[in-house]
Amino acid sequence: MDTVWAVDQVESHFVKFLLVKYMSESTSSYNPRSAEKQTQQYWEDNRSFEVSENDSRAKFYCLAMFPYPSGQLHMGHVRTYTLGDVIARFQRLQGKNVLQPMGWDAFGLPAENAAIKHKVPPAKWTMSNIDHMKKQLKSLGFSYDWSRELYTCDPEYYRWEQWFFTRMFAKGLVYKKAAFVNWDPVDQTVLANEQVIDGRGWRSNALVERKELSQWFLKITDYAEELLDKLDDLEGWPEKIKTMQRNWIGRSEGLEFTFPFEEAGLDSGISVYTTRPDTLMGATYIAVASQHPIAKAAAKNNAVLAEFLEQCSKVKVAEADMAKMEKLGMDTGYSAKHPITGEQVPVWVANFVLMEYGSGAVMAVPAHDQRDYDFAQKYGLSIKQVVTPKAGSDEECNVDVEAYVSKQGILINSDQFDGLNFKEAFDAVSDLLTERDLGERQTKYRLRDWGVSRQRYWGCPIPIINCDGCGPVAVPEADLPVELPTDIEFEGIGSPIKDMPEWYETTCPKCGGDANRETDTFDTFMESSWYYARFASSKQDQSMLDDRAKYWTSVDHYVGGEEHAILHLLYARFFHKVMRDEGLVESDEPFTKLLSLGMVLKDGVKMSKSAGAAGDPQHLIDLYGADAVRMAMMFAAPPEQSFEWSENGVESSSRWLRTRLWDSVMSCLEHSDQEPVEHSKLDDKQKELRRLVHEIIKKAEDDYGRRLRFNTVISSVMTLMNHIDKFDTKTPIDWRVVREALTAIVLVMSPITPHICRDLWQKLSGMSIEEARWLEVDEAALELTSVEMIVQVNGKLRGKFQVNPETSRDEIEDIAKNVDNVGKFMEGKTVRKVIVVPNKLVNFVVS
Ligand code: ANZ
Ligand code: ZN
Repeated sequence: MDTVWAVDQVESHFVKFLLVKYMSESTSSYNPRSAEKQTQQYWEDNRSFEVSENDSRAKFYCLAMFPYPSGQLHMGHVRTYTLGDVIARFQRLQGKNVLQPMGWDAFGLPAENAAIKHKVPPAKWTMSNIDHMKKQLKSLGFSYDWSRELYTCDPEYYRWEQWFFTRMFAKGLVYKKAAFVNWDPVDQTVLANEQVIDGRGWRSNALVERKELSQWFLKITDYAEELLDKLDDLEGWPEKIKTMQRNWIGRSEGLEFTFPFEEAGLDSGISVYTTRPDTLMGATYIAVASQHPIAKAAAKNNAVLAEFLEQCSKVKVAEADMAKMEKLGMDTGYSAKHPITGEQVPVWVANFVLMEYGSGAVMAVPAHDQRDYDFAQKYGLSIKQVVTPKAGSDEECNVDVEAYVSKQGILINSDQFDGLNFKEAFDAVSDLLTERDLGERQTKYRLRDWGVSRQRYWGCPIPIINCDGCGPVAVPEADLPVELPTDIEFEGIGSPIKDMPEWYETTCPKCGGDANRETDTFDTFMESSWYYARFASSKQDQSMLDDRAKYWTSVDHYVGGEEHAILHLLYARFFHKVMRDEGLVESDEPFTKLLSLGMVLKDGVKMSKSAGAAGDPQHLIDLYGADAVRMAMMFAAPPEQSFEWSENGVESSSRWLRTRLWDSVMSCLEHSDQEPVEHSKLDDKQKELRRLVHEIIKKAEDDYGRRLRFNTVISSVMTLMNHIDKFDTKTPIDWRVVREALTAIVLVMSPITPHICRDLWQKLSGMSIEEARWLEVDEAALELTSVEMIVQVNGKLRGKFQVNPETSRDEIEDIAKNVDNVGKFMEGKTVRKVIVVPNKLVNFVVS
C-alpha cells in the first residue's frame, strides 16, 4: 500500500512507467521456481508421503489411474493426477492415513511401434520414458508414496500375475478355445485391432483375413451375475458408468426352445433363443449364423451358398457395427416345423445372427423386430402381425411400414393366446413349450468370456507349457516368473519370441518330455486389473498380496478418464472378486468411489491424441511453476466436464498466487501479531469479514469432500481475497481478523497449490503444513447472518439448508440442488422451473 502512494507522488512519467511495470510483474518476492524445488526436495528428504499400515487413524486410499509411459505427460495427465492429489491432500488435512501411490502401465503396443521407428528395444524405450515422466510428475509436486512405485513390465510384478493365472487355471476359471484373429497374409503375422487400418495391414497393406487360433480365455461370465448385482451397491459411482456396465453385461430373460427338424442328418432340431416368446405365433422364418452347422450342411450341395458363407467369414464385425450393417442372407432350402402350429418355416442364413450368442439361431418375427422386418422386406418373406396396441392407447402401429416392437400391446392372430398381454403371453408360451419338453426359460448375459491371448511381443508371457502328451500344463510356482527376453532385435513383423527356440523349447513339468512354451502374451488389461492391490503389498516377494492389501483395499477414491468406464473397471472388478475368493482381499469391490473425468480438449480433440509436444505441460511448469499449472487446471471446469484447454489461465493463476496471496500474507506478517481473534469483541465490519471466512471454510470442506467441485473452492477463495483487499485495516484487531482470513485461505488452497501454501503456512503458524488439520468452523461466526431455507421438489419438502442472505440466486439454486436427499427426487427428471423465495424456500418443478 505504501508503494501505491509512492507511485502517485512520482513526477516523471518514465519512472512511473517503470515502477508500474515492476509492480505488476515482479513486486512479489515469491519465486516459484526455486521455492517449489526446495519444497519438493524437503518432501523427498523427509519421505513426507510414505505411509504404513500400523496407524490408528482411519485409512484412506486415493488412486488415480496409472499412466502408460508414452514419453511425456500431457494435460490430460495433469488433470487426472492433480485431481487425485487434491483429494489425497484434503483427506490428510482431515486427519486420515492417506495412501496415494504411483506406477506405470508399461506393457503395450506403442512401445513396439516406437521400437520400430527409433530402433530401440521396447524395454529400453519404456524405461527411459518412465524416467522422464517420473521427473515431470515430481516437478508437479504430487504427494505420492514413491517407495511403492511399480512398473508392470518388471518381472517381479508380472510374476504374480502369472501365478494368479495358474491359480485360476487350477480352479477351472481359465480355458483354451479357438477364436478369430486378424491375420496379415503377407507378413504372416497376427495384427492387433489398432494395426488394421481400413481392413488392411498397417505395414504390408494386405487385405486382412480372419484366422482361427487357439487362445486363452478367463471365465468372467462365471461372475456375470455378481458383477451386475453388486453395481446396485456402488453408491459412490456415477449412475452413467453403472448404466454402461449394466448394458455391457446385458442380462436378458428369455426362452430357449427347439424347432423340430429332421433334415441333413441333423436330427436334434434347431435351437433358438428369444426374449419375446409372446411373439412365437408370428415367427415366419428361422435365421441362422453363417457358421451354424445347418448352414454348413446346406452349403455342401450348394456352391452359391458355400461362396456366401466364405464371404461372411472374411468380415469381422464388432457387435456395435452389426446394427448399421447391410443385412444379407440366403435361403438354405430347409424348413423346420413350427412347434405350435405345425406349419413349415423356412430356414435362412443371415449375417446379423451371431454364432457366439444364444444358440446362433433365431426365430424371426418380422412384424415385431426391425432387423427381421428389414430382412423379410428385402427377401420377400412373409410378415405376420401378432401383437397390437391396447384399445385406447396412442402407440403407433403399422406393420406395412415398420415393425411394432413395443411390449405394451396385446396378442392377436395367436389362437389360444389371443388377448394376453406381454407378461401373460411370455409365461403361457414358455410354460407350454416347457411342458412339451421343447424348451426352457433362460437368463443370458451379453458379456463374453475375456480373451486374454495376444500374439504381440511386448507383454507378459502366458505361463503355460504345451506338451503333446499332457496338453497345456501350468508353469509351477517355483519356476515363475517366465521372463520375457528384453535383449532382442525387433522389427515389428512378428513377435521375436516366436522365433526363439532357445526361449520356447523346454521340458514338460508333468512328464519331463520335450515341450514348448506358450509364446503369446497377456492382454495388457491383465496388469491394470490388480495393480491397485499390489501397491498395498509393495515389495512383497513371497506372495502376490499380503495382509496390507486387506488393510488398504477397497480403494476409497479412484480417479480416471471416462474412456475406461467399461472394460478396465469391469476387469478389475472381476479380478477383485477372484482375489477375494482366493482369500487375498476381503472386500467385494475394488473401488468404493469413482470419479470419472471429462476430457481435456484442444480444438475439440482429446489432448492426449492431438496435441503432441504442445500438450506437454513442461514449458508451463518451467515458466510459471507447478502451483500455477495445478490451480489453472482445477479452476478450468468441474471434474466430469470436458473442456477446451487454454494456457491463459496459468499466467493469471501465477499472478494471483504471487501478487495477491503471497504479498498479502507478507504484508500481514509485518503488521499483525499471533493473538487469537475474540469474536464477541469484534465490531460489525470485523464480524462481517469473519463470517465470510468461516462460511468459506465450511463450503470448501463440502466442495472438497462431498461435491468434488474444486473450481468453486478457488472462486470462493478469490472472493474472500477481494474482501480482504477492500477491508480497511487500521487497528491491531483488524490485522488479527485479516490474519485469520489469510491463514484460512492458505490452508484451504493448500491441496491445490501445495508449494506456496507450505511456505506461507510455515510463516503464519511456525509449523509444518504436513502436520496441519482442517480448520474448525466457528459457528458463532456464522450464526449472525445466516438464514434457514427449505428445499421443495414439486412443492414437497425435501430438505433444509443454512445460507447467507446475500447469496446470489444462482448459488442458492446450486446449494439447494445438493442438499442431502434432494438429488434423488430429481434424478432422471428435467427441471422445468425453479422458484426462489429469498430467505425462505427454493422449489424445483420437475417432470
Ligand atoms: C424373437 C424376437 C421377436 C426377438 C421380437 C426380438 C424381438 P437380447 O435381449 O439382447 O438377449 N437373438 C437371439 N440370438 C441371437 C443371435 N445369436 N444373433 C443375433 N440375434 C439373436 O436379444 C435377444 C433377442 O435377439 C432374441 O429375441 C432374438 O430375437 C435375437 F419381436 O427372438 B428375438
Ligand atoms: Zn507332458
